[in-house]
Amino acid sequence: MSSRDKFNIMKIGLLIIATNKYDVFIPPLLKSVKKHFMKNHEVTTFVFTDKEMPNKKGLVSLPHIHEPWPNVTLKRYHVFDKHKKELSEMDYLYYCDVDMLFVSDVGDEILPDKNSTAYVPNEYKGCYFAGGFNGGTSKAFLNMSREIKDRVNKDLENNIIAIWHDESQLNRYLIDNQPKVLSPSYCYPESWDLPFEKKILALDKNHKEIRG
Ligand code: UD2
Repeated sequence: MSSRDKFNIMKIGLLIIATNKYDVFIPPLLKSVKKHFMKNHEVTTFVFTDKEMPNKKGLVSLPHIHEPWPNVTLKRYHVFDKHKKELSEMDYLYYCDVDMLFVSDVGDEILPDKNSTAYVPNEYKGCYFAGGFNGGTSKAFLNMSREIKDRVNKDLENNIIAIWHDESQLNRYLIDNQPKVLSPSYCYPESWDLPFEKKILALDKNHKEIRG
């Protein structure tokens, strides 16, 4: 038994896409990840980017060509599906928008519960999930990536893009595949005032200017 197994240390992959002007968000996000994300586990951050990245432990930079809005976000699951071999070496995969910040510890409480085969999920109550932060076991995440990739491609063949891009696709997928639901603490809009603890902030930005 290795010491990793002994202490139940998991390999966690954090997936980030940052192309064009969004590279400005990388350094503060990485700093906050180091300080707050899954501190008891082995975290590897995969950055899909069109920029040069420094060589650092726990950081994997993967070259990624920028596509104009909305394709850069709409086709995020295509990217993860393309890299499934490397990503499936992780125990868990989480995706995070690059314009976000971890401001409090985020740990084991977000990992999927190990439910028995008799587990019955709650009735669907019409929850809407933000696209900014989500994940689970690498197997489930990569299955979802493949499925959403196929659905996006089918839509595109018919000249259709769902209203909120990847986020609409994610929500459709989660209706059929009930997830563990995280509170708004994990995707907390920076300037909002919600009755939840701030754990991961979705930063305010000028969409028009930064997507330009
Ligand atoms: C929301 C969701 C986002 C996605 C999107 C779909 C939250 C906090 N965010 O974000 O996850 O579902 O709606 O429309 O719930 N990007 C680049 N380069 C670019 C443009 C975008 O790398 O030039 C990447 C980057 O990782 C960014 C992500 O795409 O964080 C989503 O883009 P956004 O943050 O501009 O989208 P937003 O705020 O509408």
